[in-house]
Amino acid sequence: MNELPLTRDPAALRTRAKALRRHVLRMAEIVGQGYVGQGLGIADVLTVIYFSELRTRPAEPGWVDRDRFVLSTGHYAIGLYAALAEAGIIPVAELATYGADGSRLEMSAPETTPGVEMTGGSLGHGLAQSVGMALGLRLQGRDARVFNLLSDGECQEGSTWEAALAGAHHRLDRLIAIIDCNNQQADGAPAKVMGLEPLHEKWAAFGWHTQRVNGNDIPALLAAFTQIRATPGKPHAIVVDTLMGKGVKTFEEREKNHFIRVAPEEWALANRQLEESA
Ligand SMILES: Cc1ncc(C[n+]2csc(CCOP(=O)(O)OP(=O)(O)O)c2C)c(N)n1
Repeated sequence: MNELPLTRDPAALRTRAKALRRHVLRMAEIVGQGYVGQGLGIADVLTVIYFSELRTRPAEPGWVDRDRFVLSTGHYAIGLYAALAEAGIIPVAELATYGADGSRLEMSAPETTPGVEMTGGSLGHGLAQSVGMALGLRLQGRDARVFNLLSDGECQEGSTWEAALAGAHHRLDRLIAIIDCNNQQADGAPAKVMGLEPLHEKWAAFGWHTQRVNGNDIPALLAAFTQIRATPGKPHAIVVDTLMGKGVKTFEEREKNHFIRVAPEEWALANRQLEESA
């Protein structure tokens, strides 16, 4: 069965990221609300992971040698579903059911959905599960990699740091944590809730090969993954600074973006702004 073709062409990846953002807006428009800011903000990261790095077989989502993408932050599901649809792992038409009763596309991603490795929702568990997966794959002699997307808010949870210790202790160099610093959580900015900075220095101090890049800059993300391939012996952390709502100016400019409710008449403007964005 065929693997999803990968590319390192920034122009092709930018086009793909725009397609992901279109899916995010359409899903949210149907329900009138959702984690739109996260879906738009993380689209470039998901694009580079899915279309430049991750070895998958769209027709065989459970392929045993696949690279694993583990979404700790279950509520970012809107972004993941957009990527899964673009990758051909779930049908594009199914995106219209996002958040509806009985849909496989719950607002927080469940592991029963094709392409979803872990049920999200309870934050702070993804890295520990990813460490377990990476250890298990190594014990089985497989060269698959594990990519874990976690949030800045999850770095306020002790379980994340226990898992970070374990990843470094076991030298899991096929484990990659991508930490989305969008500078918001449910109650405001992390700096006000419980400060995290300098976050990249903390990951480095825990024994991880650490980089910090603009998570909305596709060439910078490609370069970070290139550096990972050249750095064996340690697990890898990429702290990505992203802009919530990226691509839709009115969302980018909102002060609170954790969960967006959008009036019906606002969608036309949002769609237009996305089409006009770079
Ligand atoms: C263990 C746990 N505590 C609290 C929540 C409630 N909760 C859902 S999303 C969220 C915000 C967390 O911030 P972050 O993960 O940085 O998400 P972002 O604002 O970037 O979407 C919280 C506290 C949860 N889902 N799980």
